Amino acid sequence: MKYKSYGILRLILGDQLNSHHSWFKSVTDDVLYVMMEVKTETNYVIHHVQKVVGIFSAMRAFCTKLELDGHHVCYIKINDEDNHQSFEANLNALIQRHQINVFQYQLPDEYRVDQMLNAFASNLKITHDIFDSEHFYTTRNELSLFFQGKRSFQMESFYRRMRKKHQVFMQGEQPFLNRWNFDEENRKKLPKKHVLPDPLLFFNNTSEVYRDLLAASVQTIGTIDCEHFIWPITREQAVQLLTYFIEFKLPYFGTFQDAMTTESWSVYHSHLSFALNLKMLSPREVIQRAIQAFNQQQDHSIPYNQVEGFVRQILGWREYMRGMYWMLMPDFASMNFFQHKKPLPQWFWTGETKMNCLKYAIKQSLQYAYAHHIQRLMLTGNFALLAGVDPNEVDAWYLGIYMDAFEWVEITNTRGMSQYADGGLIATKPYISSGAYIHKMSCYCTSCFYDQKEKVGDHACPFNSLYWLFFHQHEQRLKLNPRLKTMFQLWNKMQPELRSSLIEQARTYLNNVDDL
Ligand code: FAD
Ligand code: DLZ
Ligand code: SF4
Repeated sequence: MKYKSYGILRLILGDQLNSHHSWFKSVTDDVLYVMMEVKTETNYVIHHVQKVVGIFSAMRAFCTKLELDGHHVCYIKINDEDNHQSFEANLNALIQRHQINVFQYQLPDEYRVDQMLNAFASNLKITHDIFDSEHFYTTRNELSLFFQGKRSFQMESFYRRMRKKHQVFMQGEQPFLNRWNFDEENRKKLPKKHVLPDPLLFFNNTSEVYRDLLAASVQTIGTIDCEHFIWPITREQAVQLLTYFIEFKLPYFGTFQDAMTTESWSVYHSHLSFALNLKMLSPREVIQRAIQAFNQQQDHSIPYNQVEGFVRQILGWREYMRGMYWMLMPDFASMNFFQHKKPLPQWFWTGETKMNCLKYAIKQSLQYAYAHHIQRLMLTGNFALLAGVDPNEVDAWYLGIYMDAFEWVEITNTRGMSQYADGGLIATKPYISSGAYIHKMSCYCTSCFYDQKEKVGDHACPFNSLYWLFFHQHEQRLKLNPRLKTMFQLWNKMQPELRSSLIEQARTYLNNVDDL
């Protein structure tokens, strides 16, 4: 068979579905785009089935759009016969087959893929070019330049710099209304009988993708309703989700950002992370739409603190995590400050635990491939840290289970913010809590087998004794942290008998962690 020759081969990765990229401004007959579903990507960790189906469906829809626009695209499906199942092998075959002269790719967001493509391209006999993905506000090394020579890398200072640089909610050098932070007004528990908005769900038929995945024997976790697939798989759907969020959820976003409930898996969260991380939406347009809604409102229904809280997540945390990733990789991926080595409890894969909060968060994650931030941080992450789980196992779980999980934003949140495995480069203190915090922010405790108020005994909430064991075990490592001073004082003032019984209770729980 005679194949058409192309001058240029351009690789589009599964999380590079940015239809506004300058690559697509004009149609060129000499350019062949390639998108591929490969086992090196599906198998580097066990993913949630919805994550793989979602990425593949979005990739296929993006390919269709490019073709309709007149671009030439070679799309390799997971079970195509001539799929060599790795980027390099497929690229080599295409370069040969189409007599390519130039190979081009956009900067990948993941260190592993960046290294691989760098090595691949450098070894080619043809020339190669690298393009920016034209998605983020910052370049890869902008954060490391900003923090150069500094010893602490706090998100807040970086966020303020972003606000000034991009003139987001600014009046010259001063923040709008003279305040940078509304954390005190935000983060409230949901009042009783509060009526939450339904999440906007899409009912995409992804049966064909799912069938291909099964045929290719890709191992996955979680469940799927492939005929009513709820996540956005096109830019149009992503924009619809954004519009829905702004109208129905943004007015309460900040206030209930940390609230947890059995009534809703999405609360006032946007679930835009999947669309954002695949680049179907740009962070700029998301922020612009939120600010526009605030500026154009007639009825004051969207208070400023809600919008600032949302902008902070995207302009602040998201860009910060990306910058920290590129500043700290590859060493970051093996940091283990507490030398934690325990395996992940078995019930992380099933949700079958008597702890109601974790049961709910894990079952929800298996059902929707989603948990909101505070569930990730203060339920599953909190427990894993208190239980001394190896950060490698924690990372693999988070990287697999969530729709939005890509290493640059997963590992920084998990190993850094949640597990404090970097010794405090990202978080200023470990995010741990006893049952009291979970009780304060949720309704999980009322129907739990365990009693949130009890510290010892068969029904004592495991978070309580594990919390104090953590202080006991890590006193040497953490006692100089000013943010933990009060807790160490409390621990050291406790009656010795109570301390011993808490330690014993926690150790019994840890020895039987799979039965909790
Ligand atoms: P919303 O609450 O609606 O927030 C709006 C947007 O802000 C999000 O879509 C996201 O783009 C951004 N954002 C909010 N918090 C963060 C944050 N801490 N870091 C970066 N961006 C943020 N986010 C991911 O995108 N991928 C991950 O793999 C991921 N892993 C996480 C693991 C742990 C242990 C923790 C604690 C957090 C993790 N996060 C991750 C951050 C955050 O939990 C998710 O971005 C958020 O839950 C996504 O849901 P949403 O779109 O409804 O967010
Ligand atoms: C996450 C993922 C998966 C599961 N599969 C693919 C794939 O088959 N093809 C592809 O191009 N991308 C996939 N991805 C996303 C990549 O892992 C992601 O593009 C890199 O990690 C760079 O961030
Ligand atoms: Fe979770 Fe403890 Fe509350 Fe049960 S009592 S839901 S284990 S915090």
